Amino acid sequence: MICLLLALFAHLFPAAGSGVQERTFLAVKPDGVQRRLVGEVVRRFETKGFKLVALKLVQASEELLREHYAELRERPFFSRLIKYMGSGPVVAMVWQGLDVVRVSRALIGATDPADALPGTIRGDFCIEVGKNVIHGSDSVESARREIALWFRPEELLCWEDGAEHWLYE
Ligand code: IDP
Ligand code: MG
Repeated sequence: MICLLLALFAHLFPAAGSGVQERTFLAVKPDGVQRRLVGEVVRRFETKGFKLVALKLVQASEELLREHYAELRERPFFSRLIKYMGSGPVVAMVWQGLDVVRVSRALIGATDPADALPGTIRGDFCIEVGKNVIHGSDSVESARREIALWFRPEELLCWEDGAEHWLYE
C-alpha cells in the first residue's frame, strides 16, 4: 500500500524520483554473464550501499534491444551491438539510492575499457568497447525509460532498508 502511494506520488511529482529514491537500470551484458562476473558486479553495488530493487536473468529479444539502444541506431556498430547483446542472457537490475545514476556510471567506468580507470568495473574486467561487460543508464530520464522497458511495475520491489540509517545522514 505504501509502495503504491509512493509510486503515485512519484508519478504526480517527478522530482520525487530523485534523492534517496533515485533509481537506475543496470545490466550485466552476455560477456559478463559468460565470464562469471555477475557476483562481482552485484557485490560492488551492494557493498557501496545501494539498494537492490529488481533483478532477473533475461534472454533479450531483438525488438527489446533495438528499443533499448534506439538512440544509437544510426551508428556503424549498431547491428553488431544488437547481436552482442542478444548473444546470451543478461542480468537486468534496478538499483536505488542517492545520486545512483551518476555514481553508477563512475563505478562502471568509461565506455571504452581502454579509457576506464583501474578500480572501475570496465577498468578492471575488460579490454574492448564491443565487449564491455555492463550497461548503466546515463541520466535519470533514460533510467526511467529503461526500467519501464525491461521491468513490469510489480517486479520492482519495495522493501524496508534496515541499513539506510547507517548509510545516510
Ligand atoms: P555506454 O554503455 O557507456 O553508455 P554508449 O555510447 O551508450 O556507451 O554505447 C552503448 C554501447 O554500445 C557501449 O556500452 C558498447 O557496448 C557499444 N559501443 C559504443 N561505442 C562502440 C564502438 O565504437 N564500437 C563498438 N561498440 C560500441
Ligand atoms: Mg549509454
